[in-house]
Amino acid sequence: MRLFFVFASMLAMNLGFAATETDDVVFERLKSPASVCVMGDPCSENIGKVSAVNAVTETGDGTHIIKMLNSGPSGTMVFEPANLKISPGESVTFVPTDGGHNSASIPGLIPEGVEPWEGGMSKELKITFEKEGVYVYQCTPHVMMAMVGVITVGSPTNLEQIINKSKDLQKGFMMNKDRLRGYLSEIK
Ligand SMILES: [Cu+2]
Repeated sequence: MRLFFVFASMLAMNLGFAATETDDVVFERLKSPASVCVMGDPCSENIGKVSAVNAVTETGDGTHIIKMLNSGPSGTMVFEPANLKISPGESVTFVPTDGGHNSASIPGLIPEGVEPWEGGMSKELKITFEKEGVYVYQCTPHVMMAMVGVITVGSPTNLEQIINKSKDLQKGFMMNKDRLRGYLSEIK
């Protein structure tokens, strides 16, 4: 166990986490069990590596790619891009560039009457969006770290409801507390 923590902090440094002590502690506590490996175990070899196996390129047929990342330009535990605008009828493929993440719609934070989705851990998932509006989704194991994303399909017809209904969710964030508020404030 001790070895793991030493290794995890080395990993954290390698990934360049903005290391306030509190965030570090929270990060260790919230880390997905799926990514817990002890040094010496075979799985530890995969920690921190970006998998090329699941890389998907833009297909040019109205499919958008959102990467699920441990660390990206906009922070740790992020969807990239996290704020995506598409047209009705277009698709999004969530790609597990880093393992241990998923994409799941959040109840009450998608347009009314739309089928919810929940992707498997470290699994690629393609969703086609027909109904206009704002959709907020999460990575289930990292939602407390504000690993959430927003897709706007056509006009953001339900933006005001989403802003109001997402307040409780945002109160639960222990890191990146302003992230979702920032995403929503960028939507036009
Ligand atoms: Cu995640």
